Amino acid sequence: MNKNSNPPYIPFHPNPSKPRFQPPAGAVDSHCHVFGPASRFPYAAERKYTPVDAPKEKLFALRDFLGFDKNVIVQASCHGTDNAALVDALVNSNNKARGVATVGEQTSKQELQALDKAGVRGVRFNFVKRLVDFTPRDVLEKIAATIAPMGWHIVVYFEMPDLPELESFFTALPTLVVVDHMGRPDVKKGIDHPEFQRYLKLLDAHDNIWSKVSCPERLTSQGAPYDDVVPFARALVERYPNRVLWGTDWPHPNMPVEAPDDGVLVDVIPRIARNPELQEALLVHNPMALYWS
Ligand code: 0GY
Repeated sequence: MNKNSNPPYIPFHPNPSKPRFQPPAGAVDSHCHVFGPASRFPYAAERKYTPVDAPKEKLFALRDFLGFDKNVIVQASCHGTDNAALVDALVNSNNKARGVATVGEQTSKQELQALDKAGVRGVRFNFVKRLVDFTPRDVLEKIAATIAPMGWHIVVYFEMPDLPELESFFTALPTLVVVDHMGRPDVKKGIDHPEFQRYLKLLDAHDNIWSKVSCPERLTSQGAPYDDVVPFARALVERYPNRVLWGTDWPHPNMPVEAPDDGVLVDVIPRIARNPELQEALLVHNPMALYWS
């Protein structure tokens, strides 16, 4: 897909339902984005899709409506390495948002320090081919070496068939590493399939690797309420209670058929984190340790 091609871009849900599940006090939505507004924060020339504007005011209103207290805003590919919309959201969040930026080889130490001051605590390396062009490993290694002493971490986004090829790169990274969307398993294969088992073994062997248990709406083959994705997220939450994060992924870029109802997504949480201790870890303790400590 390129930025001018069909199918048309599907906007976020206009009227999400109120979730039945009430997140614990101080809960953090640890994966969401801001897009534009393009009039102020133009999309990157090299982008592969053009989203509908999803500005900070809408994100903060959704946060309150869903019963969350804070956001971790992740730079998405449509804004490239221009983190201006992200920074604008962070500095206007009243200390209720932290960020994960995308930076390039050319990003200076001063720029990184300014991002840190605004609330950025990590960088994202995106390996999903439909979203970004290839970046050489040595460039990523240089970025990793630069941000590691700042106490930042690295968020990686890839699809599970690519894990064997990427694994040695991930395990050599000098920081804590957070995997987006459970590494995007093919849920039709089931949790016992070697692909997902390989992912678990990776986390077993490396306690600096964390996993987001997000995006049932992208991974499902059955649709809401995402019964086919729950076992994957639950396995991760129960095996690594102190290394998991949850996020809405609002405003849900590139959904193929329809935007998810964010209230329904929140109601998945008590099915994957089945007691208050696991919910506190997933939604409060883990993100607070990584982003607000
Ligand atoms: C997500 C997922 C997607 C998009 C991006 O950077 C991005 O554009 O991450 C996707 O299309 O799977 O996490 O928002």
